[in-house]
Amino acid sequence: LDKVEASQDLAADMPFNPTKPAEYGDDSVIPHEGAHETPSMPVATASTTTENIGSRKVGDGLPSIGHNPLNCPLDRVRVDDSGRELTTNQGVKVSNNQDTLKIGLRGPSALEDFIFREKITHFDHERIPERVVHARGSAAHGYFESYGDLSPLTRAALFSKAGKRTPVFVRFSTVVGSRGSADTVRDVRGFATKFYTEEGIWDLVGNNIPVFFIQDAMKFPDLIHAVKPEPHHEMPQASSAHDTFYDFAGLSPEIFHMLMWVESDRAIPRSYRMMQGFGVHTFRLVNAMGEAHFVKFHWTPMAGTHSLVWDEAVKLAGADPDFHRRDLWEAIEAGYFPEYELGMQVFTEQQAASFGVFDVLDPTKLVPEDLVPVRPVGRMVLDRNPDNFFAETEQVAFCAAHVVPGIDFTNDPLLQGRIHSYIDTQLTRLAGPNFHEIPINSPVAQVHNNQRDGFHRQAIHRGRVAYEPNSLAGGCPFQAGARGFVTFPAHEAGDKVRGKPELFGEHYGQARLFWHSQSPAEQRHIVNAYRFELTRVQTPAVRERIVAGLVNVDPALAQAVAADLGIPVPPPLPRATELPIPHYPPSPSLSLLARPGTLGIKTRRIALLVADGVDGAQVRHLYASLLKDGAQPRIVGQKLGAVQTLEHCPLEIEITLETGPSVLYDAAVLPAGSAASNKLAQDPRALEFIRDQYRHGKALLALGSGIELLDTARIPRTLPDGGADPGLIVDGDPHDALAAFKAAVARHRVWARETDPPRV
Ligand code: HDD
Repeated sequence: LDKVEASQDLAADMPFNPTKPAEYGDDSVIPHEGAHETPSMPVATASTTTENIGSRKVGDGLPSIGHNPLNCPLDRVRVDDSGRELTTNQGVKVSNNQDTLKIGLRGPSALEDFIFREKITHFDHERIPERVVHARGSAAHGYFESYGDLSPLTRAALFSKAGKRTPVFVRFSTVVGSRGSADTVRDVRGFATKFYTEEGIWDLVGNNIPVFFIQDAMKFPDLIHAVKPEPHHEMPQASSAHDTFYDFAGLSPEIFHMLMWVESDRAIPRSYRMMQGFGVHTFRLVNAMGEAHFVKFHWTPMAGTHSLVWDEAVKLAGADPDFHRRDLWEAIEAGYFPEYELGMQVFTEQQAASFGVFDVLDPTKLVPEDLVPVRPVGRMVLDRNPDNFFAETEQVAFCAAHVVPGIDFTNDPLLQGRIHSYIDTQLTRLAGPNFHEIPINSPVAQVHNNQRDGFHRQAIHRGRVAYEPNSLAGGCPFQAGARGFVTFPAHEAGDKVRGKPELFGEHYGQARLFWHSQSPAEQRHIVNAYRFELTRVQTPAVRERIVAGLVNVDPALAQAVAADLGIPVPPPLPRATELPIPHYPPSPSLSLLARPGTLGIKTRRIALLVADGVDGAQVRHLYASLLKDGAQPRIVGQKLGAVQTLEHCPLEIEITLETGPSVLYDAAVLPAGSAASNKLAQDPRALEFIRDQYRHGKALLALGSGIELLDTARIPRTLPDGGADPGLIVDGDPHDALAAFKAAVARHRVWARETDPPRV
């Protein structure tokens, strides 16, 4: 007690606590050696991972790989703290960032402590509302490059000549989940692109599915209220598999086409780099002569269209909820820049009228590619990760109303409503009308108008004139006339009515087209997805109504889903029109298998399972070869540290079976070394790893004693139909085996392995 009192007396007289010099002494104001590393400029390699590097832009603020000079306007607001002293927001240097100001070391804090109050006040207010939909997302910078001169079709500046580059910022998202929800849930993915053109910002705010749930914006709040977590208990998170969504769906049969896409593998993409994007609505292209064409926009990924399988997606949500975010980030950091081709389906108003069986203003319908082929017009490369998630990815504000001269709207009633909704939502989310001045949202084109004031105004307008017309400022800023945005003068006439055209009432023809255009594996997955979703639905009548709708899509589909739900097939849902269900020839382009892509094994994650006694030389050879071809090999073991190899040269484990489970990898290798194989054969996690690889249709390469491990895991050597399994490589010759393995990884999955229930 004496000692305590003595130290308290001492403390009362001294500015610092003498028993903790490291925390309070001079040391605390000088960065500790080693704790303050100068961030390096990492060299991009295929094995670059988020865990072991910072963004290459941290440090000197200069992006190296993929540097895009057109994005330089953001440089003016980039902040780099390296080698700087801590300050308040007013730029006053802060001497001590650890202690509040107190009246005596054990006394109360002083109200005067402006440094503490500024810090805590800012903290208290650092959250903003998440987006009402599409809250969860990830974004990247890049550029769009036009293939040619599209001036006969559109006067939009970004398409004016071949090779012209326009900076872009793209945000991918899920729709339903909250900001912190998992990436791999079953959902539509947002694909929103902000083009910073010299004539202003064009936002192409699309999805990875070319149609939508509803036809009229009036129904949007109802759709979203139905699909979001139920309001009484806020469950389920990021999932459509609940009663309210399917209740709404069964009573809104316009949804059935979209529902087919959402139950398909499109809703569980392997990567944002491996999914298509669509503008969904029919837009207008307008040339300098004022002539217009209808257009549908398509993004096609160079990496091909690939999906997860459902069991994998579910497990991934636990193993790595950031799976898609990490995949996008790492691919860009490693220099494998995601690339998409922009395509246009261009057609005239007369052509549109001739389609007859569907209305191009109906966003639940697509224009089949055999009617109007997709014409490639340019490519987009995403070559730079954002510097700051909040400042860029969170604060970016896309808006369907942001169009530029040469691109115009149509009367699609969903699009018309969107023109209003996006600006409106930013007023709350970004707190006021000046969100266009947030750096990520500001155009590279100059802004001149008489809009003034509002919260957080950045621009400092000079002069006394803020109105138009004026003479006191020489009439400036003056109207641009034909140089500006001129709305296409579409002729409109009609009674003021609430309703929709008769053709909008035909809901099933294209749902059937989609179903008949899918491969057998994709069709199985659709049935299984309906089974999963509707099994989660608790109300039998809600389930039945969906199956009744499916009868109109295809009786065989309805039969399969009904059988899985243990119910008889109900009578078909009454139709909204007497128009016959039109027949469309199957369209191969609607299958994910239509686009294998050109990436091969690049960016594919491949696990090499090792334990003590593994053939280390073989592992090193495989690792180097996979890395050379752009894959991301990982040495996966039972615990961190080194394993002993056959040749007594230790091999470092990169990740463990526990932290890097099977679903994180596109393929796996079981190298030779009987002691290692025996050890792994005793470990249920290793066997589960191998079984999951097999169950999810992934390529497996087993060499030497690794082949026995396959047997221990009870992996069938042949396909269910007795044929050879092209993804199971157990060849004797390691060289040939590796080549066959790489080819199998590039083919993505072996769907023919699938049975229901799974064999393994
Ligand atoms: Fe929407 C966000 C795509 C219909 C209202 N929407 C949002 C985003 C995407 C889409 C990709 C996220 C943008 C980002 O990353 O920040 N939305 C679509 C597509 C639709 C669609 C492809 C149909 C074809 N949306 C739609 C309708 C309305 C909205 C009919 C309302 C009438 N959407 C919004 C919104 C959001 C939004 C409430 C939420 C956050 C935001 O805008 O910035 O305004």
